Amino acid sequence: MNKAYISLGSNEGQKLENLQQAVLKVQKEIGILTELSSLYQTPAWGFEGPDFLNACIGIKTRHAPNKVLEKLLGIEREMGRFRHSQSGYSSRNIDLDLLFYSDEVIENEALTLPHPRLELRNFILHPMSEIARDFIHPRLGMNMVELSTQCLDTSQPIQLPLAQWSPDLFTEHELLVFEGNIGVGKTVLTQKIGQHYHVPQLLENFNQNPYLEKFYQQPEHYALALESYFLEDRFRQFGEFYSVKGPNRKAVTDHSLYRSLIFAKINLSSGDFKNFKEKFKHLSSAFDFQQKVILLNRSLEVLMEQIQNRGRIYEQKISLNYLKRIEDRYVTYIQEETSVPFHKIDLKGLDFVNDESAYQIVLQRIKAF
Ligand code: PH2
Ligand code: MG
Ligand code: MG
Repeated sequence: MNKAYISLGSNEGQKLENLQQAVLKVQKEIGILTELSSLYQTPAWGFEGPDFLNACIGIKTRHAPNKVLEKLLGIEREMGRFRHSQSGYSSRNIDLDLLFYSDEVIENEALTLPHPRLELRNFILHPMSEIARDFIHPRLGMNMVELSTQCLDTSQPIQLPLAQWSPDLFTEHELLVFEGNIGVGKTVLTQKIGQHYHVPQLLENFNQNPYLEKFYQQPEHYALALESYFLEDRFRQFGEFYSVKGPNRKAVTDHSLYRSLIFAKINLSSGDFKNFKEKFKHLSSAFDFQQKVILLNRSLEVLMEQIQNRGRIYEQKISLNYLKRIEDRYVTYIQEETSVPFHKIDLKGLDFVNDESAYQIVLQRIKAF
């Protein structure tokens, strides 16, 4: 995978919506979003026109640089970019420029890399200093902060709060589901999104489950009681929510109903699991709702740390091996045993609790599925 940085600009129409749509399309067509700058309000540089809304993003992509460029131009066209015939700069609803592609220096008819004259423009250097301060311009040998310091552009981009990105997550699906291993951050993210978007949260009642602590002490002995309790509790909770559901009911949850099957398969004997599965099938037949399932992923070592840090005493018995079996079970379940799409987000490097930019990246990735 290669790292590319892209600049986005709009000074016509619904500027923010234009940038949002472009970020979505870049993710769908080119690569995975890894950095997202704030939005900047900037005066038109090099011509007379309305102020721009600008931003920069970083992506990881498998596509070659000329392919990335071609796709960016394709997105501009799909978005109805109207190229005014006069020469020189003019107003546009969307402009997507490839700034850097790893540290490649390319000069041919179709493509110049790094993007020429970016070192003259605060509307690029300010957002780039925010998301990639140490990245070195491969031709000029200076990093983004150094370029910014020596730039003679006197314009003053106005940095807007990152929260202004916040894409609308609840347009197509009624239920946003977070799944993943123990300690990955499902509940924290569910609570954050529930509060932020003012949608109800369906949270796992792990505290009320009378068997959880006992299970960690004597797994074989309490597995069936534990899994059965979770199964019924989950179906009861989802059932209550959906029985009172109005026309526009939305929710976010830190578990899916499938979680029961995934954990039961690991913890139950094969005989018990067979019965369990029957019961699951029977209960699920009553359910039908639109959901978007997001599988959160972090390394097992980080999960162990997060489990230690959250300090639930009974969880301290959880072994790396148990987490590994859960991770493997998810993989097999998703590949072989369900047709429900599980969209994976690797949270490596994305501290959505303490870093607003990471949180916004997670939101953008969810939106793109
Ligand atoms: N893009 C240009 C020319 N001038 N000025 C601002 N503020 N923002 C831009 O994105 C921009 C510009 C050419 O692409
Ligand atoms: Mg441009
Ligand atoms: Mg352009």
